[in-house]
Amino acid sequence: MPYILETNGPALSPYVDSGAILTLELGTILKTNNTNSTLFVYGSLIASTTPDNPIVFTSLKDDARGGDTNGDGSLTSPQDNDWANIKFLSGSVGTFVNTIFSYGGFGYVGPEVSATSTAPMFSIDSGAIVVIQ
Ligand SMILES: [Ca+2]
Repeated sequence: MPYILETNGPALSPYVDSGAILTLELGTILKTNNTNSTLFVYGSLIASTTPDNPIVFTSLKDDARGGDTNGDGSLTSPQDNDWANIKFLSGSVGTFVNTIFSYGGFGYVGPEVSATSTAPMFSIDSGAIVVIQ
């Protein structure tokens, strides 16, 4: 059963709080349906899994991962920029092993502009540590 990351504008985006550690279970699927959707990480986000059970960040329209979550059959199909990115703020930590990122990359420019960007689906401030394997 996929999780849906609900957002309603930059001020109401989901976040991992400072000092908190969010560890995603094997095979977790997270879907978003807003081009502005950004997951803000102030603490630690751990997504470490096996190749057979990837953790997936994708569009709510992506029926190929976790089924027809938006309940419209094949009426809509996912495409790049369906959601934005995962933003790591200074002091945050991210670890990704066998994690898949699909259909994000919308050019989100919020009140906090990142210092560097290493990939379309990541926004990484200086002082953040992100490891992707
Ligand atoms: Ca669908």
